[in-house]
Amino acid sequence: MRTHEAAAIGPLDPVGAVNTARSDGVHAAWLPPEAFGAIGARHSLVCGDGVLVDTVRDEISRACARYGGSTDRPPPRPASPDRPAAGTPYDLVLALVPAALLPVTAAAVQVGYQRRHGAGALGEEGFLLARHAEVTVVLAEAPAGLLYGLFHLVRLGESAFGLTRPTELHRPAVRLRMLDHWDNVDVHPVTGQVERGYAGGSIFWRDGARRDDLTRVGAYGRLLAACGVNAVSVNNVNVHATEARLLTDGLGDVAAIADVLRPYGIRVHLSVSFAAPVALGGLPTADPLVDGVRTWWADTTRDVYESIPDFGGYVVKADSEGQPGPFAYGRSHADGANLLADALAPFGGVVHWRAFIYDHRQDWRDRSTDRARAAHDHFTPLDGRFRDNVILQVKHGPMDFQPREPVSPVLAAMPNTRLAVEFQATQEYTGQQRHVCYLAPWWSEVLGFAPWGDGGPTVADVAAGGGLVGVSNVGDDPFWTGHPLAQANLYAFGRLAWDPRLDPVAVLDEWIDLTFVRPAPGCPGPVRRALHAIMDDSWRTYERYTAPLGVGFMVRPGHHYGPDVDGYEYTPWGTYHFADRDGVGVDRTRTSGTGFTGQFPPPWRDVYESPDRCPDELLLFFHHVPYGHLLHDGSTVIQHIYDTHFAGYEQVVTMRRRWEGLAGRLDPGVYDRVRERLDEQLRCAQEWRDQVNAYFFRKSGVPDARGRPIH
Ligand code: GCV
Repeated sequence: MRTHEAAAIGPLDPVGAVNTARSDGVHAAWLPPEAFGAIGARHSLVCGDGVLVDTVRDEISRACARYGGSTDRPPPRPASPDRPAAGTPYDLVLALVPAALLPVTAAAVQVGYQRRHGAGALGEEGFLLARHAEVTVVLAEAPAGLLYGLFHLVRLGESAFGLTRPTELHRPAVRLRMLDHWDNVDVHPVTGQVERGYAGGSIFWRDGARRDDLTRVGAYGRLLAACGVNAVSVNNVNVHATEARLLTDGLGDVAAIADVLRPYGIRVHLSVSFAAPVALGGLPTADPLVDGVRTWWADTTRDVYESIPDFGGYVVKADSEGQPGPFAYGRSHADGANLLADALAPFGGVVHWRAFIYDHRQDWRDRSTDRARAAHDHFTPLDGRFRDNVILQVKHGPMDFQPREPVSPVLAAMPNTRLAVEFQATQEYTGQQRHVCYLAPWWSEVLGFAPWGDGGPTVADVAAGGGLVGVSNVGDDPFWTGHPLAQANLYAFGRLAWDPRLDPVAVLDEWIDLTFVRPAPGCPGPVRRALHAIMDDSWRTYERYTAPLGVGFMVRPGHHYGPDVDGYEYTPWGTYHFADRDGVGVDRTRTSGTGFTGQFPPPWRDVYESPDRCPDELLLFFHHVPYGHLLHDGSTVIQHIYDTHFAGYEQVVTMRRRWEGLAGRLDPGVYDRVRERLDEQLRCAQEWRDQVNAYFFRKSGVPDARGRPIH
């Protein structure tokens, strides 16, 4: 549904505090021209060749045209890169240097490259940044490194040109940093143009065809490169009939998108149907062990690479929520994934095979079946049986992107399989881009979680060799993400994928600096102050007024927006809270429940097993407890429910008031859109508060200790 017209962005604010509107009516997000002011005012030299280096040059040239600087190519006879031609001082040099020459070049320009790094330390995407003799230098061994180096300079702004700065070596911690679009080519009768999309239509597809004008896709690629994303999958993992054909007759459309994203270092991936040999190839079977099927995938994949030489690979949702898969042929998911992996291997492609498998036709009366267990039960016996180019894509929690879940135990149980962690930037269960919900603190908690206990490897370490995948929150909305503040989630996804140790508050600061005005040094600025106050803790605020203590799924069935405490209670989806007059929560212990706690390694298997040691925020995920159960802060479960719901609502009231304090300081289009969404957030938070409180009061009969109104 496209509800927002491009005209939604108003003229620039006369105060000049924010300048982010583009002439085509699309919000510039974190790359307004002003973000390039520091670079554009300098004299720079860009050394190197290739598509990505051309992108760097174009970016700098455009900035210079606006801010009065200049940019050169290398002189015919290269000299030292800090003063490449006598009498031509440069403020900035970006140079692509062959790996073998990097130590020498670095020494020549005195950027403090450490010998222990050796040649090749920067890899395909890293860069070295230093400032010496009043020249800022970025060196990279490969073109993508130069591109990421440029965007790092954009982030630094004037501070990239300060006095001296120590040499910094930057390279991504995670190799594959990918966004999955759940975009349909056809408008699906139930899920629409974008499944779980809250930002208008698709930027790739419209009403059954590829969009003719891909300008927006190019702008998207640029935004993604600027935060570190290097792969995009362009269609929904639920692959319907038209979308399945992207693999064959629709390949030209995928190639056109790949052409537009290539200059930003982004490879295109495609979601495919496991049944494609039958549906598209006319074969009688898609059995992964049948020769004809293997040949079909090999031939089809060869054709893909003829059209798109740098194609990234396939994404597959198999045997899940109605999608076809190897179970139909009595084969394992290793057989299924390896079939596609073998077809892709000669070309360097990968298969992202999703681990999101569970029984969505469960009998709610059966308390022994536990959806949380499903991925671990299915996949851990297959550890070590996947090809090297299979990446098992695991949702970060065992259920489905609820506002609070434990980390999926699959991430600690498959040491011989490449694993990617999947996050959901699109806010299916976190307010659908009508609510402010900055998700980076949540993702950061997950990435920093140590499944084997403190001091051991973290989830980020596990994902380093596989990847991080985010379900995109972008659409054709003029603000990209519907809610302008939801742009921060997309930005933060890329940044955390590049460096999972980044502080989410600092990432938000970067985003504010780029997207809104960069205040004078030392002055926090009212816009920045207000945005932090509104956003830093917004995920926890959302958690407070929605489902309590990790219980999840108290949403309206189907569209998943707004409260419906029993909406999923008596359904086949495996999503229950088991509230009765005495207590609430799911018993997932080994002692008396589903045994899910046993899927974790120590210490967590024991921490989660014990209602006393289990972290409060996950108590009801793991335990069915009486309403009078005492939490660690001394409050009872029922009182906690009341308190957090009242508090969460009040925090939204405060958020809205803070935003109103920014009236006149922001682009009116941005201001009005956020304000309108905050009105809805407030209405919805009140509904959550009242329904959840009323529900538990009526079930338990326990009054609020503070006597507040409960209906
Ligand atoms: C794309 C949840 C969502 C579905 C989504 C599915 C998945 O069930 O509600 O819309 O399908 O997850 O991740 O495959």
